[in-house]
Parts: sequence; C-alpha cells; structure tokens
Amino acid sequence: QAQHEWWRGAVIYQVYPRSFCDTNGDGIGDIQGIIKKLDYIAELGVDALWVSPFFKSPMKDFGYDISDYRDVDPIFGKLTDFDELIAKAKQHGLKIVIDQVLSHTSDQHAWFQESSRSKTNPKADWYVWADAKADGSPPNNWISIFGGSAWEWHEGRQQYYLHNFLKSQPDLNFHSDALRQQILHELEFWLQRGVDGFRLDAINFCYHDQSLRDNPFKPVEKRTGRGFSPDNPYAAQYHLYDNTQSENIAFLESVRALLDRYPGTVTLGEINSEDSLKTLAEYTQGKTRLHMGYNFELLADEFSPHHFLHTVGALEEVIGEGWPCWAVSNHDVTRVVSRWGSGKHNNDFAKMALVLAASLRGTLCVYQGEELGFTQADIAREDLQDPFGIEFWPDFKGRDGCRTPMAWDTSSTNAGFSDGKPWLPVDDAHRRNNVSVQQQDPESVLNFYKQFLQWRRTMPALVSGEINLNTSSSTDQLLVFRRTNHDTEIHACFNLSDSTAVWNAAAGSQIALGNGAKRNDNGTIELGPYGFALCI
Ligand code: TEU
Ligand code: CA
Repeated sequence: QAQHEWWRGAVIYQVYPRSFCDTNGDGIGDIQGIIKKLDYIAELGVDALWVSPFFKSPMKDFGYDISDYRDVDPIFGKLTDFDELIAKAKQHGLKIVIDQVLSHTSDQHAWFQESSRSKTNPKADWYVWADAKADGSPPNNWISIFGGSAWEWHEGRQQYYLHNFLKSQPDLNFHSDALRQQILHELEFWLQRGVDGFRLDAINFCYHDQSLRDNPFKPVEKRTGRGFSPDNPYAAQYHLYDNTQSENIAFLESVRALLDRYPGTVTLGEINSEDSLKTLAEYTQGKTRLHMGYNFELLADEFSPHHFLHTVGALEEVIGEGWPCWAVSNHDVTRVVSRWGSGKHNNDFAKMALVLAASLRGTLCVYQGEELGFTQADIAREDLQDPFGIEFWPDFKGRDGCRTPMAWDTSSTNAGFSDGKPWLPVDDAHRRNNVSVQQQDPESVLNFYKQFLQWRRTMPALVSGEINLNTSSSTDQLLVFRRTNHDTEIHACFNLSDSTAVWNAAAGSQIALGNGAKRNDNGTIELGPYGFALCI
C-alpha cells in the first residue's frame, strides 16, 4: 500500500519540454532532451517528473491545444521516444506523470472537425454548440480566460462553440456519455504505456451549465486575481455557470476507477475555479475521487507570514481525507524569485522558497529552473510567443518570462540548451547561473537543494507528518510552524524579509538544517535576510 502511495509527500519536478533540452538543433526542446538529462533530474533527489504536453498539437497554446491525444508531436519526437523515456526514467527510479488536457482540444482535432461538420453527425454533441441570440450575438455573457467572449461563431455549423481558453481550444462537452467514454480510453492508452499518473489540466472546466445562464458580475472592488487587472473582463464575472462542478464528481470517480486498475498511479487535478479550495476538497474526498488537487494559493503575488498561515490553514481546514499539493512556480506564473523576492539576496531567497515549500505538509511540484534560483526573464514585445501576453500586453506580459530555456553549461552555444536558435532567448542571468557553474559551487542554490532533498527523505516528520501552524511565534517577518511525527518534532522558521530577524526558538533544540541561521548566546536564533532554520 505505502509503495502505491509514493506520491504522498513526494517532490515532483515539472518539465516544460519545449524549454528543457534540444537534441536536434531546431531550437525547441524534445523528448530525447529529457532522456539526456535524466541523470541530472535523478541527482536532484526528486521522486517524479511531471511532463507538460508533448502531444500532437498546432502549438497555439504550446501543446495545451491537443490535436491527437495518442501521439507525440513530431517537434518533440516519436511515440517510441516516449516509451524510451518511461523505461529510462524507471531505471533512474523516477515516476512519470503526464499532463492530460481533457477540458478542451485543438480545433485541429479530428473530433472537432467531425463535430463541426453538421448538427447530426455522431460527434455533433462532443463540443459545446449553441445557437446565436436573435440579433446574432453569442448565447450568453461568458468570457474566455484569454480574452473576449467565450463563444466563437462557426460558419459551417451556423452556431457558436464554447472555448474557455483560446478560440482554437474548443471545449469538449462532458454532458455527452460517448465523449466521456472516449476520454477514459485516451487515458487508458497512456496507462498501458506505463505512465505513473496524470496532471489533469484545467479539470474544473469540464462541465458547463446546460441552460447557459449568464454569469453574474462582480462588484468593482473584487475584480482582481492572478494576472488579472481590474479591467480585465474575465475578472469582472463570477464564473458560476461556464464551469459547473457538481456533475464533474461522477466523471472524476470514473477516472479514479480506471486508475485503480493500475496500482500506483496518481491524479493531480489542476483546479482554478470560482471557489477553488471548496472545489478542491470536493474533488479529493474519500478514496474514489482524485488523489490530489493542484491549488493556486501560493502562485499569486501575496507573500507574507500571514498569507502562508492563512492559506495553509485554509487548505488544511477543508482538505479532510484529501492530500495537499503545493507549488510556488510553474509555466504560467512569474518565477518565484522575481514574484516574491525583493531583488536583494536572490540566492538566499531561492533556497528559502524551495525549503519552505518542501516543508509544508503535502506533495510539492518544483518547476524546472526553480532549483537553480532562476529569476523571471525579460522578454521584448517583439519576442513574445505567448498568445495570452500578446492579447493583454502591457497590462499583463504573458507567460514567456518563466518559459525561457534551461541553461546547462558555459561553453556551448545557447548555454547548452540548443545548437540552433532557441524559440525563446536564453536569459543572460540564467546563462551566468547555469547548471555546471552551480554544480561546482558548494554554496549554490542547486547544491543546497540537493542536500536538503536528501535530508528530507530521512525525516518522516517532513514527508508525512502533521503540520501545526504555531501562529503565536510568527511575526510580520517570521513564519513559524511545526511538523510532527510520532516522537519527532521539527520547528521550522523562515525569515520572509530581506533584513535580519531574531527567533525565540524552543530551548534546547538544535539547528538540523538552515541557511543564514546562527544561535545567539541567549538561545535565540538570528536569521539573516531570507534565512531559515529547521530545528529538532
Ligand atoms: O491553465 C489553466 C488555468 O487555470 C489558467 O487560468 C492559467 O492560469 C492561465 O495560464 C493564465 O495564466 C492550464 C495550463 O497550465 C495553461 O498553460 C494552459 O494555457 C491552460 O490550462 C489552457 O489549457
Ligand atoms: Ca528539438
């Protein structure tokens, strides 16, 4: 049983294949590139890889628009390359979790081509089609995350179709029994190839209100959120009807029933809904739904001890039998050092952010480059690739700045990422701070993180213990909590500021692991800028 639950407390390394390692000089990372770097990933001490989409795709949303769920895009390689990745990852003791984008496909998917042909074809209801209003306008006021109406007119069918993301990402209709069955077959295809699980993209977007009710509007003071300015129309609505949740439970239960036939496999559902934590809790209750929900609580701009206590507390309160999964970085948000750091003591900040996230109760997703302390790359307007950035520039500059290539070494072209022209430029700061430089520096973020992850494996209190948010010791600067397991108790203290702070640590405890931490004669612990100490 325990072996099957490898994912509890695991550290999952997210690979964005496009930017990881290019082996054929076309400027785009590929599956052989991931294989080439498996030693590197295994040496980090992580348990698994989450591989962002590598499926056949016109790449309008860089792979999150799939045109064939069962094939590898030629840009990334062949199905046999993927099989090789699975086999070699196993040899390295690494699990493979793959992204599955079920809420929508590309408009180039054969299903959409067929569905759009007529109102009577066998797949006519596999997408969400609706007639225009009498004046020709869209059926209701739903807004797309990527801007504009969530409805697009289709000349052929003389109807609108729903797209919660890009126009080229039509939403699948999960109210159709046949579609749901087919989706389970697509998942099983990969289970049979040996994957250890799925990260289910935008999984709260599967269902919509069939009576197509208008979303209510938010009062002006509530129109904010991750990446959204107050005047972004998406932020102006409560998204109650464009993604409804109650019917989704039964579908998720069928997904779980399928995975239960492949012991040791896991689901991590990305949940970004109107009431995300409530939805997350509903999706992960009991042993019949999702194993874990991916939450956005630590992917926003807020950064303070209070925010951590509040967020972790709120999740712990609703999670019940579910299991938390944290991330402070991914391919959609500003890199954590630039998002939360003050710009001073960046390396200390990076170490602290990694250790803090990996010390919370739960599983952790680490995004490529985070282990190197990468900062957000600046992308010139003319170099923008992300459709989200192109649409909202300059209010929101898009996601390219966190998607630039890995930097592997000093001597090769493009820092060892590619012999050709990279699809996004390698950032200069990353180039200076590349893997080989950090491997040779005992003080580097990379080496610190490796040591920490090795030590963490020996500390059951950190991997699976309870969390106790010791609010009375936290201050405006210091975040303090405890992790406990049987007879072990770890007191963790993080200085979230770039100035020195003093922590009244428990008497008699020893600093087991820390950075910028020293004990004073009177027993208190002094923490330098972004310093921290884990005491036993
Ligand atoms: O993101 C889903 C999601 O919740 C979006 O709101 C996300 O925040 C968006 O990127 C705006 O920042 C997933 C993927 O992670 C993302 O890369 C895809 O673009 C999106 O689904 C559509 O498939
Ligand atoms: Ca390539």
